[in-house]
Amino acid sequence: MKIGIVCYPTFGGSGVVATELGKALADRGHQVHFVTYNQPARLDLFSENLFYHEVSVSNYPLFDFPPYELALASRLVDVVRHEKLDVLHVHYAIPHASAAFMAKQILLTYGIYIPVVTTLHGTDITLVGKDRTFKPVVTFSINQSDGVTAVSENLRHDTYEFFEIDTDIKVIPNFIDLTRFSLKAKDHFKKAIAPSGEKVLVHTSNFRKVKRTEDVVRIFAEVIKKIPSKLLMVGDGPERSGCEQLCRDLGVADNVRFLGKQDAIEEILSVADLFLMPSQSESFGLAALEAMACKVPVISTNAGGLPELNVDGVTGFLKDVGDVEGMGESAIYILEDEDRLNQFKENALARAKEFDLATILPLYENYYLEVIDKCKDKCKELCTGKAKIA
Ligand code: GMT
Repeated sequence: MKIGIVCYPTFGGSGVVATELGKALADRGHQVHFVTYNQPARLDLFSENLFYHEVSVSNYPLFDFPPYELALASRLVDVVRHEKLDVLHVHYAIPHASAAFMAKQILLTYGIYIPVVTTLHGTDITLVGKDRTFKPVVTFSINQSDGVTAVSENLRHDTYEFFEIDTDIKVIPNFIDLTRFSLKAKDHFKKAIAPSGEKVLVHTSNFRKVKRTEDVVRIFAEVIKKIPSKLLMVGDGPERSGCEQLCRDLGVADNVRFLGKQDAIEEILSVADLFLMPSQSESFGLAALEAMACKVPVISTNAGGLPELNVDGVTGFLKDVGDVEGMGESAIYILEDEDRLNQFKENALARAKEFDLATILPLYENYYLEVIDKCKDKCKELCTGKAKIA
């Protein structure tokens, strides 16, 4: 197949999923075309089947708000026509699904019907989508997609709850490439982080409010009272400086390191004993899955789709949002007994294996084929008489 992928080319979960999916599809022999404003962060490999088309928006002084969506729609028209794509897969509803709809309409005038698959990732529905400003566009563009997937049952449920959706939504969970995440811990790195054999706790995120990063620090402040430990804070974003201040206020700053954005997250996770994810909402929790793939148990909230990944009392623990004390107690319970910790580690890896790329990739491939098949007569129906340019 020839597949076009649109995503946010950043370190955000949706961009990571889209990029890893594209790379895996290319490995399977599909031709994959990324259409984004920057080369996706993890698109670092050369493959004869991978292509990248940049969307550039002119910043003419008249434009207080450069029209990215229009530039994207135009680029999509171009790429679909000239690369003869079979399907467009857009990740994140805003503005990708609406830009894809616009491109689809324009392509009809060229006698082309391009099937569009939209994947909902979470904040496009739970935060942005609920903003009334975007509601009509999000509703419309989901309903106009030829296929829609969500990364968890919970997100599927929320989408039906918040929007008037009259189309089927298929759940295809996030996945993990276990070969990349099964690294052996580097002794020198572990020594540098925890020189006296302290336990290592890790949090990774984009430090937005929804991640409740201050709760991470507060949980750690509870843990360190009982267990000699270190905290690694990976990523960057608006909440970071507040967290740094909180570390000083709580007197734990010497045991916390802010590492900023990191590419080789698997190397950091390979020395970790526990992962903290106290999010306000989380449609799936890809960062937690990455931790589990590195044999790291997870203390999380029970928000959103997290219970579909983290199994309470088996791969970690789940507590109510804001229950810092409960999360601290659970963390201590896991860390205070070496045998128990090892059992949780084994369980975390076993659970991560259920989301192996090899299992999830065919779900996307089969879904593309299903959607393409469903659309095959639409061109005859909609393009006839409209094609200006064959
Ligand atoms: O978590 C974020 O803030 C980034 C966001 C994104 O769209 O890039 O992540 C969302 O998509 C990920 C991949 O599907 C999910 O694993 C995350 O749970 C989800 N984040 C939220 O729902 C807050």
